[in-house]
Amino acid sequence: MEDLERVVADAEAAFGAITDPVELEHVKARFLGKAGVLSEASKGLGRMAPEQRKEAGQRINAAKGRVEAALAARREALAHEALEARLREEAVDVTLPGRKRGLGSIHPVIRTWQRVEEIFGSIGFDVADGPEIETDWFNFTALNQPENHPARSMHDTFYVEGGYLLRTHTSPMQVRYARMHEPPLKVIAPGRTYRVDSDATHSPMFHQVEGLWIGEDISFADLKGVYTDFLRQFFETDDLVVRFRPSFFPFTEPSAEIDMAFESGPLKGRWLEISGSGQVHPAVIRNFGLDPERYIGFAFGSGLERLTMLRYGVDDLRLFFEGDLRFLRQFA
Ligand code: 2NM
Repeated sequence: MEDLERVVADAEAAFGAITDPVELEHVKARFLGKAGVLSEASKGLGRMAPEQRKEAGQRINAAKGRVEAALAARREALAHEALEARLREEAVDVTLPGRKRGLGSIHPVIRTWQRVEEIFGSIGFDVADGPEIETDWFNFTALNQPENHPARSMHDTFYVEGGYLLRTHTSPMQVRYARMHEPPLKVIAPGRTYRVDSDATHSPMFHQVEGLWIGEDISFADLKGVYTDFLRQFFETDDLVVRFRPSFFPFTEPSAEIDMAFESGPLKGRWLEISGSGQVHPAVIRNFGLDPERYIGFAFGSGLERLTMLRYGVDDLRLFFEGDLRFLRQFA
């Protein structure tokens, strides 16, 4: 009957080696099933002498009991392990920080836009905002751009349905503003502008700020004073100078490019083109609804991308439009 001891030991070893509860039930049949080892042993009882049969039966039953106990213990152990594994897997670390919504930041060009508004506001300029989809009259005709001017071609201007176009500068807003207000007019018009142009230094959408000051005795001296004051506030230094260079624009006469140079710092001594400008053309003053014999003044137009690049030392315009967070986060 040491056979029975081995059966119990085999069963304990077999159950102990199993890690899958379903497999455990299959192996159970090998020991406790109808054709299992212990049932086979019971069948032998009938052939035994009655005096031996009782003791043998008791031993078989005892062995059966131990195998059943081993099975139950293994079942419980596997169930416990499964529960532990599930608890581990589904565990929530309540000490982890919550998932926050990512904080955005102001785009560097928009930051420049805001600063330009603040600075010109402090010099007494109003801020005007208006449509980006314009009529030909406000965008070109009112600004003294002749019918055959190349800027009016489809190559340079985005035309949209209904005879409208995407404004190519913010000057049409100056015209709208002038026709709605009484002089003196002192206003800037910052905003998005559009031209058919795309390369390393041109984007089809870009930002401009145009300024306008019209009164009865506003001169180039006022323009130079206002613009120099603006640049010194914008670049946060008094160490810069400004010069005018003759130029041409249809809406101003005379016209001038405004150059600036820092007198200290890494860009010291280099003349930088920073703005177009001029005395507003009498034909434009008339389209403002004003008498050019009485009213005179200046206008200028500057690129917000250009101002931003100079202020922060950005060397490629395209960085502003790629949405690369590694670039944008440096301004956050
Ligand atoms: C520039 C250069 C020179 C300009 C002119 C006007 C208006 F409405 F008064 F005619 N606004 N802005 C102007 C003048 C714009 O940009 C390079």
